[in-house]
Amino acid sequence: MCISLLRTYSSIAVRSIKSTMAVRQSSDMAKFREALKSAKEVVILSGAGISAESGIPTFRGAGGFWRKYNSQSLATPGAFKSSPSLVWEFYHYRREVAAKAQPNAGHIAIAEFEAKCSTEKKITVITQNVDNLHGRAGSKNLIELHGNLYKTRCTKCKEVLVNTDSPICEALSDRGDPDSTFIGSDIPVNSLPHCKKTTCGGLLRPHIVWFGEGLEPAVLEKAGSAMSTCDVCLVVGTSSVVYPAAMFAPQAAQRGAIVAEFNIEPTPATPDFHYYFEGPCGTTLPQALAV
Ligand code: BV8
Ligand code: ZN
Repeated sequence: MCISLLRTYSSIAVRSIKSTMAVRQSSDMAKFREALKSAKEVVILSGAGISAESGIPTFRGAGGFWRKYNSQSLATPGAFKSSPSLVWEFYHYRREVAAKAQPNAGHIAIAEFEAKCSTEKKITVITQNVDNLHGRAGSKNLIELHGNLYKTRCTKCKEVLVNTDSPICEALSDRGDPDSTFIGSDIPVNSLPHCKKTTCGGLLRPHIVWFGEGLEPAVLEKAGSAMSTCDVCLVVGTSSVVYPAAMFAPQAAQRGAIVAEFNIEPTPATPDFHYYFEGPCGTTLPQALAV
């Protein structure tokens, strides 16, 4: 791992000790709005917390479990290799939950800010979320770092397709029960979603970046470029513990960009940022982004 990356990770580790000590008061919203008004390039970097008020459980909150599994343990290539049936049930459940959810006031405030200001500012939304709610809220210049629940990728020919079928295949129709006592039987692999190309027929997987997998280079490049030139960055609803996304905002702050964090509690990255607005982002974002 290159030296600068190690330096960043170690500085984050030190920070997490600092942050448990520092209690941060909410910042001056009027002052932040002044800085936002004169910004030329704005990035909004979001995590699972922005979808919490839409009823979608966050990763590290109580909702971070499905049946007896920690979500993180299912979002890995190893889990899919050992049980594609269990992992497809997990993603089928999340597709159904997200499809029934609605974008909330936080998503909508971001989309409206972009619609109203994109003639005089470059506005980019970079999300770690895969729930498609920013897209459904109307955000246009959207970078989905970790993929999307409604995209599949063929494990054989690598074709990526949008798929909003509910259920994605017949075998999953009555599956995905999140109850921790539920003991499901495995779905035979040939009943799971497969590539429709007659020359292929490979098993499909969610087009999602799992833990231990690299982000798509083109996505990383686009996100890195927006983060390297923005003059204001809003960091919304993320625990800032998942890399490489967790490095983006601290690096922007180190470069001199103005960074404002929107969360219900401080995170290991809070001490690095200029502004911290405590509260549900469905309330704080509309205040910050009203034009
Ligand atoms: C990679 C798709 C290398 C899956 C996701 C040590 C150092 C550096 C790296 C690592 C390390 N140990 C392990 C790693 C690697 C690992 C990592 O970072 N692990 C963490 C856990 C330490 N990273 C990876 O594996 C990444 N890849 O490093 O690859 C490589 C390179 C080249 C080639 C090969 C390999 C890939 C990471 C992507 C994983 N996939 N998502 C899926 O969704 O099923 S990440 C997953 O976590 C989600 O996308 C989620 O968004 C993301 C981050 O979590 P958050 O969004 O922050 O959500 P969380 O629940 O944590 O926090 C919610 C926050 O909201 C909280 O702060 C809460 O207070 C707040 N909140 C709640 N309600 C509200 C609110 N805020 C405001 N308003 C509210 N109402
Ligand atoms: Zn294929």
